[in-house]
Amino acid sequence: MLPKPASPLRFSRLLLTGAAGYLGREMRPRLKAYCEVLRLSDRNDLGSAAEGEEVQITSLENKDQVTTLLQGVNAVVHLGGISTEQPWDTILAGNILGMVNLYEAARLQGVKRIVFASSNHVTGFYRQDEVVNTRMPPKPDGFYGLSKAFGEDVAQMYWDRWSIETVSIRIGSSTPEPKDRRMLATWLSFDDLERLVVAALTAPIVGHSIIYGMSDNQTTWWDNTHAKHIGYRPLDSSDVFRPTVEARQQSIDKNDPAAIYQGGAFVKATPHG
Ligand code: NAI
Ligand code: 15L
Repeated sequence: MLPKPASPLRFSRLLLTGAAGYLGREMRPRLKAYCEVLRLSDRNDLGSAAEGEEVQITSLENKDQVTTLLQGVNAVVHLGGISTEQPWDTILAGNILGMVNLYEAARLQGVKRIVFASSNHVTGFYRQDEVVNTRMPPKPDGFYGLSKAFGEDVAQMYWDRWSIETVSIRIGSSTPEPKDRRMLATWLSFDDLERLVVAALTAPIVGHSIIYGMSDNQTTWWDNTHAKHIGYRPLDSSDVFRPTVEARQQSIDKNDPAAIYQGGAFVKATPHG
């Protein structure tokens, strides 16, 4: 967790969706430092609201619930939705209907800035020997990546038509430390995630911008040149974990699609199970 900001950004009410999830639980106490009221939502239990928190259980596919959820909100950090490869119907509800419901609600309630947790799986079928920038065409590695590509298009359309600004963060792998060789390239520390989300919330003008969410890793497959205006500067790096990771995973199978493509195991995950 970063030190409490000297002059905290005072959103009167910030909404965090997906607050019961893995990253949501990590971001809940962190984002509290930047707003007067943090509204938390998820379809799962969120516990009781602490001081300065509001809790609203919401299913993203329920349009009326989502419209109510965005009432009185200044900005949104949208982590909610399906986060792995799943059967299409599940993805359809959380990531397709949910995304349109969120933006329609933002339009109706006058919310003007959203930070969208997109994913590196939008471009998961680029190879690990390629460097991808944010203007190259998507190459989703499954239904999940496809739904995040759709989400980015929703964000673009609501910027073009309704002037709702979004930063779509194509998060790599946000975990306490990199678990394998792939994550030496994709790793995003929790502190860097906080830095990136805060930069995305506060950059003066973003329109719809896309940025890869990664720490300052020596090995990288992603080029954020076109996102410098967001002002994100990572301060962590997977490099300190490299010796441990390489000792743990001494070799890779170069014929394994998971080692060839950036999406790793997602490129061969079966969505029908
Ligand atoms: P997670 O699966 O732990 O959390 C997602 C949350 O969304 C869950 O609490 C779940 O209950 C909620 N949710 C799912 N469908 C819903 C629905 N229909 N209505 C209401 N709530 C619903 O995922 P995690 O790891 O916390 O990721 C957060 C976001 O960041 C996700 O959107 C994910 O796609 C994205 N992301 C995460 C990465 C990571 O390294 N953890 C990497 C790339 C993207
Ligand atoms: C994601 O999009 C997933 O939500 C997360 O669970 C990780 O697997 C991550 O990508 C990754 O690519 O490592």
